Amino acid sequence: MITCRSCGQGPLRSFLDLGQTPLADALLRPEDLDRTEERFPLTLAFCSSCTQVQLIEDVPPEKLFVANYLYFSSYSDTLLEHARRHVETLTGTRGLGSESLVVEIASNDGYLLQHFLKAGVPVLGVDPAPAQAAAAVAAGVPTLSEFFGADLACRLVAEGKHADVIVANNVMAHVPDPNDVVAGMALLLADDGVITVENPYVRDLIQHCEFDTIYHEHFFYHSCHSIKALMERHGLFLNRVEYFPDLHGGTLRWFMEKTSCPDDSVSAFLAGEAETLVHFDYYTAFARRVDAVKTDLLALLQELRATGSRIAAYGAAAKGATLLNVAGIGTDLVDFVVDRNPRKQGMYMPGAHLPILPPSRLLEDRPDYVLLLAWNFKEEILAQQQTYRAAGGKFILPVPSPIVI
Ligand code: DWN
Ligand code: ZN
Repeated sequence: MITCRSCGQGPLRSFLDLGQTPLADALLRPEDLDRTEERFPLTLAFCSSCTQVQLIEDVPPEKLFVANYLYFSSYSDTLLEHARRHVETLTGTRGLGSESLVVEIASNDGYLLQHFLKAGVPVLGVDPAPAQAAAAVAAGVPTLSEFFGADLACRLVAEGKHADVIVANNVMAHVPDPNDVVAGMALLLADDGVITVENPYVRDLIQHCEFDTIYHEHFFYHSCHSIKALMERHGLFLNRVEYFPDLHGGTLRWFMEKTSCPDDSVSAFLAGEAETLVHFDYYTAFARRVDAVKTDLLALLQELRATGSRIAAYGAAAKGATLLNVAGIGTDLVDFVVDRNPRKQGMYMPGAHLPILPPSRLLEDRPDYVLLLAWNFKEEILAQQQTYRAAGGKFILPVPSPIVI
C-alpha cells in the first residue's frame, strides 16, 4: 500500500493516470534536444483517510526547484497586484511595523516581500532556487537560498527570530514532506502570529477540468479539509478562507493561527466540501472528462492545420508542458510558443520541443491561431495582444473545453 504523505495512512486510490511525462519546468537548451529526457509517472490519487489529493510518485525536489528552475513570479502583473493587495491588508490588519518580522516560504524573486519592505516591515525570504533568491537579494530582499523546514525554523528561533506573519504562496503543493514544513511554521510563528497559505483549489481543478495544472512540482492538490487536517496536526488552526476564482484557475487563501477562532468562511467551505470532494466518488468521472478535452483539443488543432492555418502558443508555463505532452501536441501542430520571460526565450518546451520566442513574434509571424497555455492570465494576455487580435488573430482556450475566442 502506498501511504499518504500528509497523514501517513491511506490507502491512496488513484483516479487519473496522465502517463510518463517530462518535468514541466525542465526547459531544454538547443544542445539538449537530442538527449533523452527523464520522464516520470504522473498519477493522481485520493487518500481514503484524510482526503488529501496527491501524486503517487515522488520526484526529488532538487530535480524540480534548483538547477534550471526558470519560474519567476514577477512576469505577471496580475500576480504582482494580487501580492501587493495582500501585503497592504496584512500590514494594516496585523498592525505590522519596524519591530515585526514577515517570513515568506518560496519567496521567489521578492515579488511579494518587496511591498513589506516599502512599508518599513522587516522581512526574510526563503527559496531554494538560486537564480530567484539571487534576484531577490539584488532587489534588496534578504533571502536564504534553501528549503524551509523544521531544521531551518529551529536555527532561526535560536537566533531569536519569531515571525509575526508567515506567507506561503504556491508552495504547500510543492513539498514532499508537508509535515516538516508545517512543523517549521509552528516553531517559527509568534504566539499571536498568522500564517497565510495560498494554493489552487482542488475543487476548481476538477470542476473546470484544469488537468494541465497537474505536474510533478505539485505533489498536493488542496482542499480546506486537507489543509485543516495538516495544520491541526501541528497545533495550527484554520480561522479564515478567502477565494480568488480568477487566480491560477481558482485559488484559496487559508489563514492559520495558534488559537482556534474560525469565522463563517471556514464552516461554509467545509460544509460545501462535505457533500463533494471529501468523497472518492467525486473524482471517478474526472479521467473521462480529461480524455474528452484532450480528444477535442487535438481534433480542433488538426482541423485548423488541415485547412492551412498556422498555430502558435502563448506561455511557456509548467501547465503548458503538461497540456502539450499529455494531449500529444508537438511541432506538427504548433510552430512555437511565446513567453515574456527572457530566461525562457531561446529554450524549448520539455517533451514537445516547441521553441520559445518573445511575444513580439505574434505580430511578426502572424499565426492564425494562438493556443493560450497560460490561460490563467487570459485577461492580462488578451489585453496585451489587442493588436494581434484586431488584425484577425484568434486565441484558443484549452480548458474547461477547447474554444476559439
Ligand atoms: O505553482 C506554480 C504556479 C502557481 O505557477 C509554480 N509551480 C509555477 C507556475 O506554474 P506555471 O509555469 O504554469 O505558471 P504561470 O505563471 O501560469 O506561467 C505563465 C507563463 O506565461 C510564465 O512563463 C510567464 C508567461 N507570461 C507571459 O509571457 N506574459 C505571463 C504573463 C502574465 C504575460 O503577460
Ligand atoms: Zn492522508
